[in-house]
Amino acid sequence: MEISALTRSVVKRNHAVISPDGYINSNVPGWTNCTVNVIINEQMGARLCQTIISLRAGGRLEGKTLASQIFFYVVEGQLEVSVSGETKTLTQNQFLYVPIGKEYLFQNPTEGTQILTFHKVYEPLEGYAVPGVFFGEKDDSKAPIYMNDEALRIQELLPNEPGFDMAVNIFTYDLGGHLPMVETHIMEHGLLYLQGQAVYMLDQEWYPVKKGDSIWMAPYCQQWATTMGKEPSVYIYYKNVNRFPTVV
Ligand code: UGY
Ligand code: MN
Repeated sequence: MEISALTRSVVKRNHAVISPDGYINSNVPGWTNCTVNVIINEQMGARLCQTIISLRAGGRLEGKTLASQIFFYVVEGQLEVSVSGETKTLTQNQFLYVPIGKEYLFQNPTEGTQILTFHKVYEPLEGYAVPGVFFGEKDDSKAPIYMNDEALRIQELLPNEPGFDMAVNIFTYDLGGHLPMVETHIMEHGLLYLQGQAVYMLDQEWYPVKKGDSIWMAPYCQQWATTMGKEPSVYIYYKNVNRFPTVV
């Protein structure tokens, strides 16, 4: 019998590990026939929001982006989306980036469709246009080797252009793969494990993690990870990019 008083989730000043066992649902206006779990947001001290949405038959996500852009990724299942006069079916591992000021409607999901979202307040950059709507998908053939290590591959899902102030990448660690160093950096991360198991080090604390777990890393949270188990570990992660690093 599992003991309900135990969890792998932790929430600390500059990082959090959120496993699904502690989820409590939120109601979000316009998002109906679904459960929404707000994994990361500003209440934690974060400057991004990450949610995980599970849709029932008849589920709908209807809204308009305001100051924040939203990145939607289909973790499981499929559904239809309409944005900017275009309607498409999105299936597992496909995504839609919705810039600020756009209406969107997701509907007709298969039962159990799961969507991951990343939200960030958009910071305009003089001389560069606000990005447009952007569709794409996970594609391992577009994931080059990371830092000369054959066991590590990263696919950048959004164009690496100055108009974008957020990146979303998919990081695959083959068996034996681990980060080549402890990263210490100003950029913030939110992430969701899509596959496998790993050990993550966050500010000198060690966490076993697996598919379905999320992590928040605040700026300067030290980070290192290695895959664990018998299959590659894969996560999708958010990173703020391309803006002046200080107000000073
Ligand atoms: O892009 C990154 O900073 C990435 N290598 N960090 C991470 O996976 N924790
Ligand atoms: Mn990093």
